[in-house]
Amino acid sequence: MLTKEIQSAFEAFARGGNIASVNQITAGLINATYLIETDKSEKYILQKINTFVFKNPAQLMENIVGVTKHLSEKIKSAGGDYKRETLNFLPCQEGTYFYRDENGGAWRMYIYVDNALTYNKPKNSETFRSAGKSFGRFMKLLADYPAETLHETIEKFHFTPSRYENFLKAAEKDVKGRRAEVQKEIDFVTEREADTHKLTDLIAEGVLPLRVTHNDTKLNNVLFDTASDESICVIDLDTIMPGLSLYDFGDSIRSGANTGAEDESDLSKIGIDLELFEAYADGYLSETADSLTDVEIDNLAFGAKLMTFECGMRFLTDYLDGDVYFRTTYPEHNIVRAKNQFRLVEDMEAKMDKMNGIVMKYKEKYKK
Ligand code: GN1
Ligand code: MG
Repeated sequence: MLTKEIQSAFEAFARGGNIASVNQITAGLINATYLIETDKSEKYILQKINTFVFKNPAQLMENIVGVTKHLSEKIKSAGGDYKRETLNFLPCQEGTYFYRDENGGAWRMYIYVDNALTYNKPKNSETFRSAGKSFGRFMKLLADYPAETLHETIEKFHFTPSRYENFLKAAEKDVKGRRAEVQKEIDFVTEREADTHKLTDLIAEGVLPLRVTHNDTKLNNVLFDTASDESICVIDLDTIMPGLSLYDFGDSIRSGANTGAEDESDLSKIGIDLELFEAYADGYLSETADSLTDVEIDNLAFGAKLMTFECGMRFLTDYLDGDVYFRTTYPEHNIVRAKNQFRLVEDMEAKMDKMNGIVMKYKEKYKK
């Protein structure tokens, strides 16, 4: 499926070599991602940036290039392999890190990390513990990154009260006439309005610190080494912005500790897997317990519930808006995802004491 636009975007970044094969990778819900192999057996990831979601590709790439250079330096000085442990983006012929095609599309390219794979579901507890370590380490490596230089690539990305406002507006407008059919889900959200501002209130009160965070810590946004099965590299760097540790912890749990897939429609298969939750909490806190405050650690389990709730609310909003944001493959896809996330929220609510107990166990183990 080599198209003219892929060919011209590739040529803007190419360092010799011609395209021998193109394969689309469809795991992400936002950008269009292609694995390119050249006739010289070099492999690249070429991505068409979704400019409906990321309005300013220049600022987006400035963030990403700044962060990956910072990570590379840290990895090198720790004796690591920066070609496997972080992404390496290529400048295009115009000297910037993205290319504008003749139709206004924005593209970027980075060197493919070979002998690595992603998981949509953890293979086992070890997989997930390892992901927890990687995301914890990622935040630590960026602790001294100048946060004030980062652009806000998506305005108020995890500012849940704004997400709630957007949801109310979408229900009010009801552009596709879908509101009546999702009244139960709408009620589910409005009943939990108080949750939406719990963490942002703590930020405003100066109780929770902003850090440089990833903000999209889905399990499939980390690469695992094929041979060792250890997580090696955090990817999908579009939403690195000042945020809460709780967002990063929470979104990993939302995506990786669900007993079913994010778009599983059989809700009897959906719930929080406490064994996986424990493995991730162990991995994450083994790296971060000393740098996190007590209030952060004490809210980790709530963070998992909030990120799941927020994501469900975003899927529901997109369904009401007519599926303009997330990639969908059938008309009900977003509402199936929303119901799935809300079922997971309910199960977390029922198991919140257990989740908090698990966090405390690893707080005691790792916090000096
Ligand atoms: C999107 O791009 P991807 O698939 O890693 C989304 C996340 C959602 C996730 C839900 C920029 O992540 O916020 O949690 O889908 N990314 C953006 O699967 O909106
Ligand atoms: Mg992704």
